[in-house]
This record gives sequence, structure tokens and C-alpha cells, in this order.
Amino acid sequence: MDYTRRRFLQTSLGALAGAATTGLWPLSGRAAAEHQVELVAQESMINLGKGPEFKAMAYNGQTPGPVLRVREGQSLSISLKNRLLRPTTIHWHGLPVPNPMDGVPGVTMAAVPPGESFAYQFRARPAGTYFYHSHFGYQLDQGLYGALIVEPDRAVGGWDREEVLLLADWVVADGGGTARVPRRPAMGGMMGRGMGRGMGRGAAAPGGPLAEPYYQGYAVNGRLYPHGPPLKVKKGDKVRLRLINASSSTIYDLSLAGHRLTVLALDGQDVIPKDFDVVRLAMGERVDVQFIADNPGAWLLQAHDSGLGESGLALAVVYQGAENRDPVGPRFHPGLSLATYWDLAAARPVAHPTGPPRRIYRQVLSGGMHSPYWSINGRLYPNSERLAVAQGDKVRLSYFNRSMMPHPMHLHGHFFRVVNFALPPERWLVKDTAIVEPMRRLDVEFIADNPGDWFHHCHHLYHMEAGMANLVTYTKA
Ligand SMILES: [Cu+2]
Repeated sequence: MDYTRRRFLQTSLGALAGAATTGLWPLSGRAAAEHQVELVAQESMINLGKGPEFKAMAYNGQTPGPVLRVREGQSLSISLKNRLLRPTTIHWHGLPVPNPMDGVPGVTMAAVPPGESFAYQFRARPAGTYFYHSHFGYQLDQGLYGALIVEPDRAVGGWDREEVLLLADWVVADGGGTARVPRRPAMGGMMGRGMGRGMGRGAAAPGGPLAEPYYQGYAVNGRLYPHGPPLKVKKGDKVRLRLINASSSTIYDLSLAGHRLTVLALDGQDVIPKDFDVVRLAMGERVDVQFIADNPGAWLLQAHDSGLGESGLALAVVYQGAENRDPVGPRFHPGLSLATYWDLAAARPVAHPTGPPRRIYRQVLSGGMHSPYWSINGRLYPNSERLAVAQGDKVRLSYFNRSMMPHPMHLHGHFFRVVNFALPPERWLVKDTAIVEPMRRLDVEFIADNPGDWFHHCHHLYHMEAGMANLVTYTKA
């Protein structure tokens, strides 16, 4: 059996098993049984569709790991078995789980040693598109991630198809992202690629831990174009795509040739739907989009300037009857509309307390040209400051990016709202990861409603490992 078919079967069986146990057609509603899953982390031979098989890390022998699909409010019980040679953990990215379940080694739990297990248990809410990944070392870059979809506890939809698309950057060599391949200089390109190549200006030594590797391929659901199965549609279909950027270092600007994309949700939280030509996803971000299949043909959903020609990130979208055509890629030109945070608003007005924040923390992001490290307020994790909050506080994080690279900042355990004075606060976007663009400011606010010590960091994995992280710590009021 060839790899594609085997993989397809695995995915289908996984989906069926999920549907059977999560009660997608529930008789019992909220009383649905606990959803139990076993995830075995182990080294596995990976095949992205072309090039050699290589050794990376996988959950249950596959990368991405199985799609976990549960209903909002349902209890989820995940047994993580560590069959790696190193410790590991799982983080439930975006879900505000109780602190001991958050999966950050040395902060919320001790890493699970090789040969041992850990049971994660929490309620899956609110509904939305999330993902899970290892939070230990560079294991995210080596293949340890998968989608986590929380279905709303009410009828919504009307989509003819829904696809979960995980985007990932790969080094196609044993070890995955930590393979012994040249690292980029710390002074990277604006979009994490391009400019930085060959400039040699950064202080990070080649092979050092502070900069990302040169990636050799960009995969959708573990397949490099054109080796993955195309997304098949027929005229008139309404299609929902749950896009998840599980990459360690790569931001994508995605466009679907021949179609516009209607943005439905950012980081799993609904926005007022709006059409765009291009959607941007930083590491850790999720964007749900919809398109109407009203332009028959064979097209590409593709990332702009993947910098690698043939190896760039793409997925074919093929209409019934157009199976034998060569897919047409999008043309990126000035004047296309890009979905930015300032063009979108939260769909359901959720009250956000008015009045000044109880605490304001200025967060200056720097590194690259000035230093081989990536820092917040000039300090490196674990020697970084603690952002003290008390239960009930409204807290503002006021970022300024003093570097030439974008930093997608991620807060664990909470959603934050992106401050946007053009909108009333109840319409501010609800997110958990937000890009702070080079030399720009961005403010977010969150309500301290989930006690514990919470990791707050850049979701560029190599920036995080180079120190760009600190802790939000709850104190007694
Ligand atoms: Cu960063």
C-alpha cells in the first residue's frame, strides 16, 4: 500500500472513531461521555511525499498527530505515553485549561520522562480551532503537533465540506528541525525568510541554537506539494477551512487562486465574516476561512513567496471534472486585500470591562541585530521578569517590537483582546497569539481569570528557546 493511501485510511478511520465517541449526532447532548485518547510520542520515519524518508517525531506514528475532535464542554482525557529518548509534554494551544494541565515543563508540570505517561484532563471549551504540541525543546519543529477541534454545542454551519489544514516548515533530514543543517543568521527576513539568507550579519553562529534552520519544505497535513491529496470540490460547494500554523518559524500569506476567502474566525473565535484576497497566519495562529466554489477549474491555495519555488507551501483545490488540469496558482500583486487585525471585529459582542487597566506591562521585544539573544525588556527566560496579576484584574500588555522580525506573542491560559480604538471594546478581537510587526506597537488586554503561573512568549520556537519568554504570575489580591 503506498504511503498516501495508508495515510488517508488512517485519517479516515481516526475521523470515524472520533465521530463515534464524541457524539457528533448526540442523543445525550451535554452528557456526552468523556472523550478518551491515547497519544504515543515516539521517533518515527517520516515521508512528506518526496525526498527520502527521515527520522522525526510523531504522535501515534503520524505527523501531524491524529485530529482530536470534541464537543464544546466535553471532558477530554488524554494519556500521553512517552516512547522518546527525551522528556516531553503536551500543550493545548489556545485552550484556557487549568494550570496543571498546560504542559509547560518546569512551569506547570515536570516533563514526562522517557518510558513514562501522563494523563491530561480538562473540559474542552470554548468552541474553536486549536492545536496541541510538545512544549519541550525543539520537539514542535520535529513533528510533535496535531489539530484539536472543539465543535460548538449548538447547530451552526451549513458547510458542504470542512477541512483541517495544518501548515508546517520542515528540514527534510534525520532530526527534523534540529538536523545538523545550517542555521539562519539571527537577523532574519521580514517574513522569516528571504532577506536573512546569506547575509551572515547576525551574531548567532551557524549551528547555534538561537536561529531557525533553513527549511527545505513546507507541508500541508504532512505532505509537500504536489504530493498531498488535492482538496476536491464541486461547483456550488460551501467549504470551510480550519487553517492552523503549526510551523516553528514561518509566517504564511495565503491566497486561493480564482477565489476570495471569507474570514470566519481568528484563533478559533468568530469574527464578523469579511472577504479578503490574502490571509496571514503567524506561528501559533489559526484562521478559519470559507469559500464558495463558484469558479470551476484546478487552483492552488498557496503561500506568497515561499522562497523555495517548487518547495513552497501549496495545496491543490480541484473541481469535479477538472482533475486532469494543471492547477493555477494565485498571483500576488499590490492592491490585494490582506486580512489584518484592524479589518476585523469580534462577531459576538462580549463585554470587556471599561476603565483603565489595573496593571500595564510594557514589553519591549528586541534581539537580532543588537544581540544574539531574543529578549523581552532586555531579559532572557528564565531570568526574565514576572508579570504579577491578581484574580479579576484587567491587565494590559503593551508591546513594542524594537527588532526587524515579526514576533507572534502567545499567552497561555487566557484569551486576550487586541486593543483597537477604532472599535468599541466589546468588538475587539479575541485571540491568544498576535503578531507584533517590526518597529511597531501592539496592545492587548486580558482579564486575569485563570490562576497559576502562565508562560508568555514568542511563538517563533527559536526565539522562545533563545529567551523571549516570561511568566504571568497570580498573586494574592
Ligand atoms: Cu520572535
